[in-house]
Amino acid sequence: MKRLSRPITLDEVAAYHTAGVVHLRGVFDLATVNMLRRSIDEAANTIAASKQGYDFSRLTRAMERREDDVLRGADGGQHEVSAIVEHIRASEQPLLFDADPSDRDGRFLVDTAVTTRVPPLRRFAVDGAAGDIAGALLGSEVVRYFGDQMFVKEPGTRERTAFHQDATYFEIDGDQCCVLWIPVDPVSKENGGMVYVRGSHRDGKLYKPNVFVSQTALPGAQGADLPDIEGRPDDFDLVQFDVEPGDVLVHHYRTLHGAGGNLSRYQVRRALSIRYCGDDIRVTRRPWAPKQLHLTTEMLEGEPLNGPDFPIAWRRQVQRAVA
Ligand SMILES: O=C(O)CCC(=O)C(=O)O
Repeated sequence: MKRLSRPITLDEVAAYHTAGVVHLRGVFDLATVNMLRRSIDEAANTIAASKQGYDFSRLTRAMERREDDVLRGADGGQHEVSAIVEHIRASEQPLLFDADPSDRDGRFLVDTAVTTRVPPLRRFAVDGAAGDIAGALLGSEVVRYFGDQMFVKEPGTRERTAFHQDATYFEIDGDQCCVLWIPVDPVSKENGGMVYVRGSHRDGKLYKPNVFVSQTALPGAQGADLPDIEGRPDDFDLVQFDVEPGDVLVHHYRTLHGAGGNLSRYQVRRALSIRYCGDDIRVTRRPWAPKQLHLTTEMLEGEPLNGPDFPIAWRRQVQRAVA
């Protein structure tokens, strides 16, 4: 399996720990990017077959038009969609849209555990170069694959990604968890560039997870209330990175982040997000967390990650002295 195109530098490791996010330029070669593109397209084209896959744009339109049959039809998978929509309505929080003057119907597609559906992605996430990045950044002896999601925003997607913190969607605790956001298209502010609150992984808070397209918290979620970053962007140390295929953005799982819609004319924005954990991570149950239907073994409170759901993706090489 292919390795990284270049090593991760000490400055990049320091940036990850200080800012809670780092932009790694040119770490994957063209063959890897092309494999990721083909695989993401396959996952997007077969999303209807996934119990954990959603077209968020279809659901926000159904919510606006009160097409309750469409919403109910999406129940029974990872989320109880119609109950979440009732909860958003009761919260009176708006859906977060960027106004698209051309009024197009771009789709915001989200699927969970696509590596379990698309074998080349599984090889990349578990045996490939992505694990080397987590190994370089986490300071752990062993790195385990924890999970993944695909995010596609087609041109004309109005849905923003609400600012959120990944930690409270995950049923884990500890410090050594990072998220690789791997774009396979050029991404800038116009087509939904990721925005991070620098240093927010160090504010000591665990925030309520939200429903992703509104600031409304997930039903039953516990934690601190998320600040209104969309409403008061100047009060936060925000950073947005323009990225190219071959680059990766890596954030700490407590770093706050969000994104705009895709208002570009032609440029799709496809990305794979892979999560890796180190030695200090332990399971903690969060009843409000999205269901992980692909898991084969129950996660037990206080246990370290192990077993086939969380395979080892990287291990520190022991340097042996030669006598
Ligand atoms: O791509 C997006 O819009 C959201 C990605 C994200 O939140 C993540 O990878 O943690």
